[in-house]
Amino acid sequence: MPAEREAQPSPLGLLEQLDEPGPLVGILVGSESDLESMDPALAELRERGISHELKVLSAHRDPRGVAEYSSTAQLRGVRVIIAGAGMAAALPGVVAAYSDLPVIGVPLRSSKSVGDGLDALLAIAQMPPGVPVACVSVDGARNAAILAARILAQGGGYPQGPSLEST
Ligand code: RP5
Repeated sequence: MPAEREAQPSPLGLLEQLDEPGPLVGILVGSESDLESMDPALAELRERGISHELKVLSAHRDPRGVAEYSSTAQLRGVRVIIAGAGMAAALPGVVAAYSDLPVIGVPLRSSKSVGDGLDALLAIAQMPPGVPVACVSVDGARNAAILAARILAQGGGYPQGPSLEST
């Protein structure tokens, strides 16, 4: 089993982890069958030396698990979440509903996809106002990792100031 994959922490285990520096990038997939499609993201993060973790959590089959992960990730030090899912790909949106972290959705293609992944692409991209999810291309796991690296490269916060909007 790859080092990135761990069992889900219990609430007590989670408290213990708060003392340790957590991974910067959390990668979630909706199913074991999605794992291979996310390999390019893992490779990219590994190559850049960016700490990460990988978990299988389904928005439909384990909504409580997704809620727990998403609402505690920031406390553990995670700064960006990449979520890959196929078909009715609710996972990135549900993560974004429970977390203020930037969420990058990766629409995944599978043998059961409609339109070669168009189903997941629309499910991820068509989020309602107020719950943003960045969406890369179908099977765009590598780009998701590069985008996560670019987000991490920015300093924390941003200065408040007037906008320069010319008409
Ligand atoms: C989605 O349904 C998963 O992300 C996966 O891409 C798809 C099929 O899941 P399995 O039936 O292979 O578990 O939720």
